[in-house]
Amino acid sequence: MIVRNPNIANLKAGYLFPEISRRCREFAATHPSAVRIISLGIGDTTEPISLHICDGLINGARRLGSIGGYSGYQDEGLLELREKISEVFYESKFGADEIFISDGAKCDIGRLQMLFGAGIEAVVQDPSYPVYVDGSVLTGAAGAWQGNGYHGVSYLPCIAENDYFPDLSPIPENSLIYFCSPNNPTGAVSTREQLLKLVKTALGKGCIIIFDAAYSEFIRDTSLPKSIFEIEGAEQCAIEIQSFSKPAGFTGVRLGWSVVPKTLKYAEGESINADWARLCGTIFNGASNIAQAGALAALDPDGLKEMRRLTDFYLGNAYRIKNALQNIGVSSVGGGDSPYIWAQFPGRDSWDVFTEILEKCRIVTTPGVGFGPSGQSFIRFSSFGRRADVEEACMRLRDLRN
Ligand code: PL4
Repeated sequence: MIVRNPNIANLKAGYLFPEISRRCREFAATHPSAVRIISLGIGDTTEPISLHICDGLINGARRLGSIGGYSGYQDEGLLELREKISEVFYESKFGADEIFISDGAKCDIGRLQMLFGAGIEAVVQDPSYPVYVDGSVLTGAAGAWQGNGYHGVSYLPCIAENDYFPDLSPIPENSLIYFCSPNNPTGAVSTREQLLKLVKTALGKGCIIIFDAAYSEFIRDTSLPKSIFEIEGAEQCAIEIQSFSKPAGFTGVRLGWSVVPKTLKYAEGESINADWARLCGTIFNGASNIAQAGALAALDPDGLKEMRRLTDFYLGNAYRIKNALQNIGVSSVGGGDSPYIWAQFPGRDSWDVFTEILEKCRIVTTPGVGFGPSGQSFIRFSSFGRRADVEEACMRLRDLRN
């Protein structure tokens, strides 16, 4: 008989988001009520894809139905889309062969973990998107659970006392640093100075940064960087992953990209870009042609306006949730340049607060500790929701005072 992969056995529990869904189903089954449960938990988009971008998808599908418009495998992505991404997001400083179209940021994280393999030490912001750590456990880069974290992972606390930007001094040499800004879950957006410190640290210690910019389109403060490649030196030490999921409503359509500069090298001088092309060419057959047609529409002037309107809408939800929390005396950060609000319940256990909000308000949230040890006593509120649901949820939050 085949034996179980020991890396899978090292995972301490189920993946956070299915676990939340499971607890909600269990709650609904044991607490029948006419009052509907509202989800401000998983960060999944709710608004329909806007007209122009939707037309892009439809036209992409229609083209596949004609001899002249038909296309098959597009392993590394449509050339036109890769060039457009470079132009719109990176002032055309990257060649098309430095941009890889993917089926989303999460999938790219998994493939990058395969690229760097088991022999690398992982560094994460604590709290952070659980895929960075769980995926590292799956590839063997991280080991067994040790009570307050996984063996081989360096957790960098991002807490109120450091304004949610970590002390970088514990970063080990030659490690892989996962860094997300705007951050999921804290909503903190790193400043130019902070990212410069991060890049300098990575260069000084021989590290590679995997910069997750999935929420960059929510940044409204123009002084804040949207890409790690706005920072000098990043082309020698960073990979950026990005996504159409949130700004275009593509969580189900699936489309993202990675930027792997040709200037990025391993210790012996070999090209990381060449290895990434080799790995993606081997285990990934490219993103959907239809999704790519939608993305091209999203990046023309009308599409960019639609993405702005959509992100404005969710930021409007965030504003309402933040106010509602403030009105009941709960302090929170985030929400201004990010779709997540990070609310503090001092001295409380995150899962207990999650249960209390579910029981008293019939609202699903995400317990902060699910994102890492420093998330204890926090709750993440997602602003992805229908406006009427968010307004109803804001009213119901008053019941937390009782
Ligand atoms: C639930 C920092 C959400 N089933 O859609 P993708 O793959 O392009 O992007 C996923 C992603 C990448 N990077 C960050 C993210 O926060 C996300 C999406 N996170 C959340 O609620 O935290 C959706 C989670 C989904 C999942 O497991 O990713």
